[in-house]
Amino acid sequence: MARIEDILVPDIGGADDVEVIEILVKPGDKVQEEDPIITLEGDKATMEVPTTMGGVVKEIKVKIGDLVAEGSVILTLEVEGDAKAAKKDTSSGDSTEDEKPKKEESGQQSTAARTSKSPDFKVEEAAPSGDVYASPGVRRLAHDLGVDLRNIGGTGPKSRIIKQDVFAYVKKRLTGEGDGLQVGPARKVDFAKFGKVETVPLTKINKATAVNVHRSWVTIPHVTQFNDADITDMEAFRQKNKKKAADRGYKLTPLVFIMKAVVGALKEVPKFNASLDATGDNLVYKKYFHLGIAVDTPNGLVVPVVKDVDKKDIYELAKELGEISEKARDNKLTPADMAGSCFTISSLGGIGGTAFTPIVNAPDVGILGVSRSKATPVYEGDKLVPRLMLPLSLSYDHRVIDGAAAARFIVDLSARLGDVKGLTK
Ligand code: CAO
Repeated sequence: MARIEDILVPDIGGADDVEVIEILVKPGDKVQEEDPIITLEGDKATMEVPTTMGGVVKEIKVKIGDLVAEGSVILTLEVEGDAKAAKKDTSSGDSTEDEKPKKEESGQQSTAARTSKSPDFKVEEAAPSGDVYASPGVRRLAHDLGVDLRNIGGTGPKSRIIKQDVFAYVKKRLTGEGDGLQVGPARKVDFAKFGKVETVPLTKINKATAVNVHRSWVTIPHVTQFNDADITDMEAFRQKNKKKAADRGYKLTPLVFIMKAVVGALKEVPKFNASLDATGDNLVYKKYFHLGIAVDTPNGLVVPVVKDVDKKDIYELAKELGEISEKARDNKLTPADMAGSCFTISSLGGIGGTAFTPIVNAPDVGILGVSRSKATPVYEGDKLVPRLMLPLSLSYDHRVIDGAAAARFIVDLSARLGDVKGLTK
């Protein structure tokens, strides 16, 4: 036979006027003994109050914001078994060790005995981690779901984070809603309605590039730093030595000098030669210098990697660059040819344009865009002299690189490009 029992606020250390900040059950809920039913907040702590017996919640007698003390009725519970039996069960007063197992087996104890017992509270300091206000139950839920409560705004009393806030946050993250990353589906347009069209499928390389650049674009906070490097002396050297390279069957272009200069700048500002690890908590500094080189091919953009650039001279690099770009254009690159870059160079100098903002080739943290050099009048003292200036665009991952480090890098790089002796020794 069922009976109705009051579940009372137990001994809470003599405190009265303790605020109910959360109600964890509703009428009709089935609860087990020790399940938390409300959360109270005192001056220094929040505590979950568990029910002292199992049953079905009939009526909640408190509401959020109520002030309660020991003995206040929290709720009524429909409990299996009659009161007489329950009373009889505990009428012998203090139970002996021998009796205990029997009580536990029967699952029934007297209301008086059970509701006045002070249960094991789950108590937590009011705001143990910074400004996050949440009950132990909410903290447990957040922990189980892997949610950082610092990212959630609380909608409970005094901006407390309640369970609904955690669920709403998880839902938002799962649907992408509200994080600014969600875009509506592309509009379907019948282009043929407006004129003649031809539909050509994207190549595998096009599709892979689309995935990679999109991921980098939305996950990396990009900044691009510009500068012009004076390459007048470098170009003079190149013109003088280009035949030497041509006789050996390859082309000496500005790119190999730029590669050497980039290695120097990477050594000067090592953060550019690093990557975030998968956790995002550590920066992995690389002690090798492998450069990704963006190559334009008929099938799309690929980025083969020239390894150990620091150990090769400009002629070796020119030869390797020629071979690897030919391999790229013949669609013969292997995954190993494209693995292991530390930093990437995208050179559009052979085509033209004044500047552009390249997208970081993750997990690199920096990429150098190179545009076409231009003879430019530059003041030397109070005299204007023609100098050959090379426009550089350095995009970087602002999570890793500060603006000052980027400025140092591009200034150092430009200085190295101006010192052809340093690049060719
Ligand atoms: N300024 C002026 N002239 C330049 C120059 C620059 N910055 N860079 C190259 N040139 C010249 C070269 O010297 C060469 O002229 P000469 O034969 O008279 O010496 C000519 O332009 C053609 O060079 P190139 O493009 O064949 O050779 P490269 O070494 O400069 O570049 C490669 C090789 C593979 C990087 C290039 O062919 C390529 O594919 N570039 C496109 C990269 C790309 O698509 N980037 C965009 C990716 S999205 O960020």
